Amino acid sequence: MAGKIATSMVSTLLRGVNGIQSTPAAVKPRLILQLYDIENCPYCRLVREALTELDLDVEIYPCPKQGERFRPEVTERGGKAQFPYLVDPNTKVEMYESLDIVAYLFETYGQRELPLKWRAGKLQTLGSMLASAPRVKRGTQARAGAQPEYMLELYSFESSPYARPVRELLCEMEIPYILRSCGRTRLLEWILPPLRKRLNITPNSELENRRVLQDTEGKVSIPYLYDPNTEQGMFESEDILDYLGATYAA
Ligand SMILES: N[C@@H](CCC(=O)N[C@@H](CS)C(=O)NCC(=O)O)C(=O)O
Repeated sequence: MAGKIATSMVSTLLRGVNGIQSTPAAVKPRLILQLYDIENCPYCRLVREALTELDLDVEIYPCPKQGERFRPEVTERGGKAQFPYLVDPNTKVEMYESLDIVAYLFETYGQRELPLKWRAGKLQTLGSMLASAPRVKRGTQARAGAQPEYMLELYSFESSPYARPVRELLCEMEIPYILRSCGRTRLLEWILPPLRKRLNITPNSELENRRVLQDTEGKVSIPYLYDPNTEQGMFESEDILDYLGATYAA
């Protein structure tokens, strides 16, 4: 496990401050957005970073290579197997192209000017490619697994080194899930949960998903997985990976 987190940490460091902090969108979509996604795809990462930055939830439909569950839907809807592919049931917009999707999200829901870093989008693409390198064997190829009846929910922010291995496994197993956005808005949220506990600090988060976790589970620690199929909820990436393997691996 230590090795898994070490290379995930390298990916996080390579993305600097991207995909960590949130400034919530002016308008939240009435119906949840849908993203056809490959976890370690550098282009898909950019869209997920923007979702964290705007504090938007999304349904993730994993489309790893050799995957058979959701990839055909993208070819049917858009005409080609290319990822990311966004479906917005509110506006009926469906689109390819990561940087176009980011611009669409900022315009439609952020209702604010596209930040400078996204206007230099090609640089972001390059940086995201570098961040994919340390995890090159993970979160890309399908592996056999059972499909849960109801969607799992993952509380995560894009650049969390601990949430990444969980998203990778969900992708490989083609398990669709609701990605609950949990970026940081407060300085105190940078203090890791065990130290927060020791110092008796409870950051009063601006974000609804963080408040839900605090109120229902008594703490905020990322990742947190809730599986409505078994009514189990759990923190700790290692426990979540074991749970997914034991519950859904073929
Ligand atoms: N310019 C596109 C590039 C997207 C792209 O090339 N995605 C790769 C995955 S990293 C893809 O769809 N490959 C086809 C496949 O996985 O089957 C964008 O920015 O969205």
